[in-house]
Amino acid sequence: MIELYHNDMSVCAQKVRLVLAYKQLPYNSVHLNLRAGEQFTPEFLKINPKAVIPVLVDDGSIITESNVICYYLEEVFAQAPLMPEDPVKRAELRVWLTRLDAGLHEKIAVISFCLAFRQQILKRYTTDDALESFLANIPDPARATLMRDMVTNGMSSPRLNLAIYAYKKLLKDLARALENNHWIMGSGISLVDFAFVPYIERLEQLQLKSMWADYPQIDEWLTRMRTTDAYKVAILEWHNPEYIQLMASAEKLSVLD
Ligand SMILES: N[C@@H](CCC(=O)N[C@@H](CS)C(=O)NCC(=O)O)C(=O)O
Repeated sequence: MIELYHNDMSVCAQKVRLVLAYKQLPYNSVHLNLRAGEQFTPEFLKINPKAVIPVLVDDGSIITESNVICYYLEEVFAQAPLMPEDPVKRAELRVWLTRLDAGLHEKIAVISFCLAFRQQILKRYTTDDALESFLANIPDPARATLMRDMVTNGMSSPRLNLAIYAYKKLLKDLARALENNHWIMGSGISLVDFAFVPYIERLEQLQLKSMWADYPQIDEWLTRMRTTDAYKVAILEWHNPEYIQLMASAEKLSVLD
């Protein structure tokens, strides 16, 4: 039996849940409350010393990294394939997914925390000492530094503009890919669609939809995606109203103008 350590609103967990849902794979859910620091418990650190979700455990084998988990599921469970047959198309698909690891994943965290999620941390850790002891749990010093910057600087973090720039570029590339296609890789749904929908939906939840005002094909793709059973099971059913509400009141971003 598959076990998934995940979180309701985490974009990379959403990606894995979408693949599980599309392949109709049942799994035991272990939901971690990241704001309460459940990723830092000794039990979870044994499973992933990096203290991040998602983690998939298949028959005792631990698989980390959301992209790697998706490739693993694709290799082990042949039903409802999400990768093209053609090796050149497969390479193209991997390049899309690599973009998440090469910066886009960290940058969605920057946008989310600077505009909204920092409020959750500031509410929970009300003094500098309390914040520092929360940050001290994060095993990777680079991640801790990033978190400190996002939480304390918010909209004035120098990382925010860079993150927005990267997403503008992504949206342009997605718009090109979707210009004459229903799905990012062409006529059929693929792992790339499932990998990117949580990130674009996050921008929408953060009131940044105007970033693709010139690209109606992105909205059409989102609507198409939302009609899939996988979306309903893997994303909609896990929507956390507290997060959605917080993001709906996200600070307005002047760099978009
Ligand atoms: N490259 C990793 C990134 C994992 C990651 O950043 N997970 C976030 C949630 S989206 C997390 O667990 N954060 C915990 C924390 O911030 O302490 C992957 O794709 O799995």
